Amino acid sequence: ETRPTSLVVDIHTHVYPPSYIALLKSRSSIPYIRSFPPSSSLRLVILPAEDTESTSRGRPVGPEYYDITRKIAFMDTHSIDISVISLANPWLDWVPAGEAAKVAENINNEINEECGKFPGRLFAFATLPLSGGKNVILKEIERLKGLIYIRGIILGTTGLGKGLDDPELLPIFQALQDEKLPVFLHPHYGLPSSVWGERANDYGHVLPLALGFPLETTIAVTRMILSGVFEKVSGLQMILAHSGGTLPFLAGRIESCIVHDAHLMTEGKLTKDRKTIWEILKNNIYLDAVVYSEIGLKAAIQASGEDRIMFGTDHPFFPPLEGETEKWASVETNYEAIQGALGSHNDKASGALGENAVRVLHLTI
Ligand code: 5CU
Repeated sequence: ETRPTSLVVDIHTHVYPPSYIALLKSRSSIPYIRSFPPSSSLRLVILPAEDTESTSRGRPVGPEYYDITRKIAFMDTHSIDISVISLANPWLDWVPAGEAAKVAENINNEINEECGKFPGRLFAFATLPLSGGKNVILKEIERLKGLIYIRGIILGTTGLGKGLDDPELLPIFQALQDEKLPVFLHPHYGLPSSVWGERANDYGHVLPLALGFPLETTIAVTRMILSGVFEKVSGLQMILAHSGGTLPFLAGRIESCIVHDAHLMTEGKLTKDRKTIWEILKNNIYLDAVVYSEIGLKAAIQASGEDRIMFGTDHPFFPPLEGETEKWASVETNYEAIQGALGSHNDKASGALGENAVRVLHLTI
């Protein structure tokens, strides 16, 4: 039995609010929702690699994706006291520029209102109108002050279209730092489909989800580090999905490649002011515990410290395949990893299970 007795906070848990579902149903290219005759059941197709003629085309989509009472029921079943909900991928990345401001305002208001239906149990990460451009984004960040349940923002890896090492993003990172809004960084695009080879369709969603997602996150953060974001916006706080992808495991290699790079040396980028990846991991980065194994979680804990780890579930993704079971194996595996890596009924486990999130995200009303 892996049931914790301490407070449990799920910081990696998604929703598609009803208005977003309506938008997806009106579309025919990814992201979209539709049925594929002869079946009449609706499928959610979001990933670039999954929009192919096969049984891996999308996933079944039901009320667990949009009905907030289903989130609460899931929390009760899995002993989760508080959830910090976020819009799931691909957020508003695809919204036409002229509509981005209004759509973001509506979605963020809607998510804030959903939290208000269960005061104290739900908080949220907001979504930015990235396609709207810098001024629209800055205006939405400013407006978020008025939404009482918002505790940060969820961000994909494309930024304004050129990745997160784009200097145009610096004023946005600065505004997020100034407003004390941590960035929950989450993957969506994976790697180019060509890397999965000719038989990719035979393997369902395994390659893009197990490898594409974590590598996308690792690459995005490494580019931020290389471009000096964490020196220029030194208080920026990032929470990385899936325990940082492969960042904790690869940090040593990344750091070694940096200090041995002749080009960086010639460009004067290896000065004493440079923050090492280890300093960034311990000062700017939090890692969720959505890694499904004690080994991965131990690497995350060693990289960032046990006071920077936060439990998550990825609900409503990864449901049991064989119909409803009371508890989801995907959730239990993450509980077991925390217990294995940090024990139970002690301060370290309590931190990872919930207290770190309460402290960092100010989860009180
Ligand atoms: O199963 C999936 O495709 C996903 C996804 O798209 N996003 C996510 O957060 N987890 C799983």
